[in-house]
Amino acid sequence: MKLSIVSGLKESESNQEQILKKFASLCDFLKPLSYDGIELSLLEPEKVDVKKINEIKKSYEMEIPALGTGGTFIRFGYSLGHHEDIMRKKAVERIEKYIEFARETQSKVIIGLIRGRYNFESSSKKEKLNIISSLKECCRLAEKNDVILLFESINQFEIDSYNTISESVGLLEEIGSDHLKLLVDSFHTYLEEDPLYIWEYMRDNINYVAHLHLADDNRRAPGTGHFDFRSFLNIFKESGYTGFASIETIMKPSFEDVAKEASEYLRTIL
Ligand code: LER
Ligand code: MN
Repeated sequence: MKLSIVSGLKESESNQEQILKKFASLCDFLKPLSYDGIELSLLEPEKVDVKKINEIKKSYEMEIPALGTGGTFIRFGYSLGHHEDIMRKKAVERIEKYIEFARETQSKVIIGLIRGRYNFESSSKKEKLNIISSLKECCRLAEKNDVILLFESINQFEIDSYNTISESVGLLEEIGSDHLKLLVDSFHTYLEEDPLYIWEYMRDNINYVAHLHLADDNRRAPGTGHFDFRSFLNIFKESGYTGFASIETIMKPSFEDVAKEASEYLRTIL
């Protein structure tokens, strides 16, 4: 299993030179800590010189396993489940930009917080229907560009639907695209799943899983809380999963500390 960590590039507020410098310094710092990749959480991927990013990535033998898209909802308010057509259209247009970037960097594109949250003008049922129709459009774009989309189950305190892995698997079956896979996040698993059944359920549905997020139950570096990473990661290891596990935590006391601590702890398990 390969290890990565989430970071942004501040592309919305930086010039090209600063963006590339930031990416190179991330590679420079993470490579000696035995990271295999950096998951990029971007807001405007079209502002990043993807050719130059690829050159830096190649020179460090690093990968960009996935692109985070949640900023689209948090900063712009566009979402796949929005009750207004125009806002859903904008969200799909943004996903297209991520897909184009991902096609060049051999990354996958995350469908997480970009699903949005519904307000009083909508309902859970309407939101789900909107998510399904937007997601079908995203899948068409993903298939055209041969990029994998990663659907992430997210806990109920952050998002209103598809909070559990089984709900998400149901959606994947309904959509039926071989370009739509599952992202399992240990933190959301801890909050949402029944520990009596989840390990076996995950083992049975392992073929859907194409990416992992790792955070402990306190959402800090793995090893600092009580989540059973050994059982969790062993399911994937024993099933021959060779994809990425990506550290996605509160970066406290600092990104550097989390990166060091997480890598040290996880290398004893991975
Ligand atoms: C949000 O809680 C999360 O886990 C992110 O990966 C969503 O994109
Ligand atoms: Mn996550």
